[in-house]
Amino acid sequence: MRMPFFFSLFSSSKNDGFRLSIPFLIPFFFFSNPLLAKVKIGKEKKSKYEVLFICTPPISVKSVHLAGSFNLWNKTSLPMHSMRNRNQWYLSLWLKPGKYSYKFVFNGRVWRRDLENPRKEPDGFGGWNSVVIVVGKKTKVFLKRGDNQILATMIEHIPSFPGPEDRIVFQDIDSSGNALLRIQCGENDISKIQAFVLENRSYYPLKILLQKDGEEFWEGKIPFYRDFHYYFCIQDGSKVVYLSAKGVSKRKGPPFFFSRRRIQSFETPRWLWKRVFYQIFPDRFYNGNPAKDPPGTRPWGSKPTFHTFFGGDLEGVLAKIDYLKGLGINALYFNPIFKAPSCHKYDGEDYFEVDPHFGGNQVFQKLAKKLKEEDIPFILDGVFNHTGVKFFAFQDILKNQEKSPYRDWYHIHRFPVKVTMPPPYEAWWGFAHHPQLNHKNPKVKAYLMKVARHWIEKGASGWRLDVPNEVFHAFWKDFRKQVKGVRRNAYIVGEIWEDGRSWLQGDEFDGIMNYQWRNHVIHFFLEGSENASEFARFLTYQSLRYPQVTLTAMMNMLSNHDVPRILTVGKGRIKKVKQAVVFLLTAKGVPTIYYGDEVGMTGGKDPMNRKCFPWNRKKWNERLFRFYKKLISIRKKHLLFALGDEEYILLREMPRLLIIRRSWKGEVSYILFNNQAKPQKLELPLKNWENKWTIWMDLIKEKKWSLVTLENGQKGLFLALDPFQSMILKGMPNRKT
Ligand SMILES: [Ca+2]
Ligand SMILES: [Ca+2]
Repeated sequence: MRMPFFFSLFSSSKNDGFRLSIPFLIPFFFFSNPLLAKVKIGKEKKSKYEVLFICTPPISVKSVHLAGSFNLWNKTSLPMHSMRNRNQWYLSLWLKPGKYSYKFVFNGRVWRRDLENPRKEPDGFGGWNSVVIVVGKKTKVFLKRGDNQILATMIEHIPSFPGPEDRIVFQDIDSSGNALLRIQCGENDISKIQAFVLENRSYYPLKILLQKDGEEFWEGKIPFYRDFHYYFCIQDGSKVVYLSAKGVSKRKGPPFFFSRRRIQSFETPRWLWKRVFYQIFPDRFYNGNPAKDPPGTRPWGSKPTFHTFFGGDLEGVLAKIDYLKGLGINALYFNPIFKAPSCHKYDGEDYFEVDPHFGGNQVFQKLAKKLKEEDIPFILDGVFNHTGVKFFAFQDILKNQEKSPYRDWYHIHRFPVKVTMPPPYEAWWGFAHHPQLNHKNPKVKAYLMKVARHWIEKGASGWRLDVPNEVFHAFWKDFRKQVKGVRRNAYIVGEIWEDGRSWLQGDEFDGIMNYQWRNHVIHFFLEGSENASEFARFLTYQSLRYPQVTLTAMMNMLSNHDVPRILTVGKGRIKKVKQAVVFLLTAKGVPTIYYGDEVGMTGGKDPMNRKCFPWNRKKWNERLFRFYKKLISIRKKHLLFALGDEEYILLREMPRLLIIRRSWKGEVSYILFNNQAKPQKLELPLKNWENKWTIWMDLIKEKKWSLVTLENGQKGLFLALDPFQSMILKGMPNRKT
């Protein structure tokens, strides 16, 4: 959670240009940077930069001063300001480009380094000073490519996987099996980086993937399929240094080690690669058995409230399997189905019983069997953070109060326990009807693990975990062992709205619900508040932040039960929404379609995003439905979209045109998005070896484009895109005529 203060101060790092390289532009990037912890470089004025220092001292600290090389270590001249109601202190200084060391001084006498800033150096007294390096857009005077100088303190490579949570992943393996090695260094400082592999005595080049906040990230793909030793050779002009296990030096030191086993021990389910998920909110999808409707069920299609029942059930899903198959769906995610009083069932009453209104355990078994026959795996929604008040343990507490043997299953503040607001116990977001379980109680843990195993044994292929950030990590580590113990390739995906790295270290989740991805999809495709370059930066950044195996296991979605539907977000602008749909179904990650989006359902926040599916076909947007169907079929036909490498091609003069080149095992596809209300013509140069395809098919319109010679003599395609048109170009195998 950040305070608005930071947003206003650092929202301005956008309008950097990008540079042309022929034939493609290498994307150059700036980001608001979580990597540099709490020291932030902000605005620039008269070649000075605003630098924000933030300190979170222990509660007992009554004053904090900043002291460093910028004020000759005077411990009283720079008092920091405390933020109201928060134990955080801040101070911003205007500093010239350069390197500064500093410490915080607590209560006028205790010197402490900045624990949230990973960059440090010995202070000469056996401790550490924190270091901040001020570089920015105008500081080419300070860092320059080709000036025969290298700022060694900015160079970083952590030879482990996935490495510290606040950093990028420095060692990894891509989906083609190449080793990935990454380096971080000062922006615009270095002209060439190579990795030297000792085993085959070969050099491999690294290239720049991303620039931001004065830092630069380089990546090398090493097609060497065993463990190996390596060091880096880093060059700027005539200056050459080596980065080895001993750090940066003029001489080669002991090499780093790349262990495949360590990285490959983190596996995510491969079956996800071929799947298009469909999310079903059971009460609203289809009513297959009106005899079991809950009391007070409202007519199908009337306006929902938070508490309305519409009678949808699992028999309804059974009845509509043909519809799902016709659409091309081959995996399902169910919102909670266990017995619970509400229509959404996030207030669990019995985790071993499917809600009788949904058909009970019997219909569940029937559905599981049918889905298995149809090869449609499904995952369930696991609400393990809290229960409902009807859950047996909570009922026992209500009945027996202090004497209840279950009193330690929850966090009770005081007796008598009643379901009132505010509740006398911990509850999810303070809602009395969602009492929070005590996961430290071994009995609670054993119970939940049993639930987790049970439904996997009964046929579920995994779990979507509700608010897992409210439960501690050790619980999820054990959860993974238990679930994967029953089914090795079970899919575990967590509801994480922010950066998910700490759950994606290999021992908790396979992926997360990719909300950040969704936000940027909306910024670029629907709102236009981000241009193609900014969007590409985000995507590149995410691929550096998360282990590669998690990228193919991210739950990508445009809508779900917790956010407004995409057509509503897009204000009904169907052409823009269609672009987002193309992106969803061609991007790495598991495409997940929220029930009804495909026929043009609308709706803002809960409960309007949970309306009844309109089975009256007259209410559908047929063209949108056919569009979804086509894109789903394209997705499933080409593994390239699930696994291929991504390269972003950005044209300076066309900031609303995004071109993504995907490549995998000799296959190539160019995906183009003309995200603007005017048509666009462009020359798309191809890589030399891609000229073997003389005809390129746009898989969406099924229109052919022929290879031509471009103005610069290179081979490529001369393309014309309509306003808001998307294209998926694929080289067609040449046939003899
Ligand atoms: Ca340099
Ligand atoms: Ca029903």
